[in-house]
Amino acid sequence: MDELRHFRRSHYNEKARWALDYKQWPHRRRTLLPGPHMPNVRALTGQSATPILHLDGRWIAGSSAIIAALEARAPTPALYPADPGERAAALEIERRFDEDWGPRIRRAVFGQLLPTPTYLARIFSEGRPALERGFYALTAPLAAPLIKAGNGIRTHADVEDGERAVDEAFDWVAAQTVSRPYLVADAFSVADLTAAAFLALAIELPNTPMDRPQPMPARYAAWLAKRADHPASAWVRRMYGAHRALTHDFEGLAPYAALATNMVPAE
Ligand SMILES: N[C@@H](CCC(=O)N[C@@H](CS)C(=O)NCC(=O)O)C(=O)O
Repeated sequence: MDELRHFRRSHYNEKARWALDYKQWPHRRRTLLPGPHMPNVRALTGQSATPILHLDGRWIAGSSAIIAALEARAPTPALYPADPGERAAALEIERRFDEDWGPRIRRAVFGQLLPTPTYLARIFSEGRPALERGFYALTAPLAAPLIKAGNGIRTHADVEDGERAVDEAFDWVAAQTVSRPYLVADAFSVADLTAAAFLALAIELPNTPMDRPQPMPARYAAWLAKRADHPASAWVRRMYGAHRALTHDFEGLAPYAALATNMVPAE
């Protein structure tokens, strides 16, 4: 059976999860803990980044490659626009988020979470057995240098650049969606999915797979609240409401049979 191995509350992983859920592709899902994931993911794919998807007997690494492979096997509902020009535009937006805003926004998030390592551990380990959660929380403070190195945080200037990236991405999405519901043409596409999954890192999204463990540290809650009234936040909530049928993530078999099918298009 096909299988996704992923981290909880990570934008690239959310992107792959959303595509699988959108297409209701039958699969098994297994959550990995950042750090201990490395030998496993490396052995399967030769690199350590998640998400990775086992599809048709081989492992695929990377959210964009995963979406491309899914799109080839399950063309409907489509995430790639049919028109070649619109498809190129959607893929360019995906690339911009993947390669530029994605890594930078993540530095801003770690800038918020590294001062509260126990909560940071909880973000990734929620749902795991208590003993594992406890051990993970104990080791989290020691992991700070590795997290910084792995995410390109050398000095505080890198976190500040991340904050600028959050503002850039929010303002860009808001400008693009002033008078239309979607980023490309008039339908939901990989561009909207990617942008919404990435902006989800910087706002509260209750009843979605990007919801956070409660209570949150005051500092992090205040940071998430800062952009709550930004027009792009309203757009992200609309995309989740209209196109993300699952309100919680799952471990094990995909629960698609239980999904309501009456999703409404965004206005
Ligand atoms: N370009 C990749 C980036 C994936 C990525 O950066 N994943 C992070 C989590 S957000 C990760 O697994 N980092 C741990 C590692 O690289 O070992 C994609 O689109 O999936």
